Amino acid sequence: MYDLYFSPGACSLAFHTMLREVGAPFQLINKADVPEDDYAAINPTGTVPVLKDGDRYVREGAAIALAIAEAFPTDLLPVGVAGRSAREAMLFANASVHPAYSKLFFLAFNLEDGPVKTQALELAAARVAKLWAILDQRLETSAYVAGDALTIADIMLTVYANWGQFFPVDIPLGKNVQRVIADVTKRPAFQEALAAEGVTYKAAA
Ligand SMILES: N[C@@H](CCC(=O)N[C@@H](CS)C(=O)NCC(=O)O)C(=O)O
Repeated sequence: MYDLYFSPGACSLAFHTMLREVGAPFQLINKADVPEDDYAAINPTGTVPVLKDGDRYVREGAAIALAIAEAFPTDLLPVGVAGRSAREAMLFANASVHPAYSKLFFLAFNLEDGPVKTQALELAAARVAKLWAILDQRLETSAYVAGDALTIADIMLTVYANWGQFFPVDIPLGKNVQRVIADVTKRPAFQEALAAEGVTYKAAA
């Protein structure tokens, strides 16, 4: 039995969905229900997701996806050579797209309202939009971001796309990206994960 530490609608939602997709036994622990000092002992960075796997804590989203895939083999993240594209797409999501959104959250939470904040948010949003444009172009000739099959990368990107609602800036999602989001959001595991976290999905609705 895994424990997944999550915050509603955060990047943890992708790995929550993956646990449901593969049929792994897990319980959800909302970070907000854990005293701050206790959570700091679990993850000094204070971020979610964290997966408790027996005695072991896995504290990075991509490492969590790999740990789940090792224990529950899945086309969402095939192990070995077959999974090269899926791993690259997962890391593009995790290490390029997610940090681009993280800049937006940082600016939104830490700058005072005014023209400097507006300009900073617009610059950060342009970076996010550029990454979505790259993905949209890739999806012109590919069903999913890693090729013919849906992978964890598509689920992660679908989760991030929902964060655009939190910022007063335009982050366009191309038609191909919207097609993938539609595929992911109609999956029962994604819908169940949204319901369990009490999250409403708004991107490309
Ligand atoms: N590199 C980490 C980043 C995790 C991360 O930034 N999580 C966000 C939610 S999407 C978080 O917990 N933010 C709250 C905070 O930074 O205090 C990973 O990929 O797991």
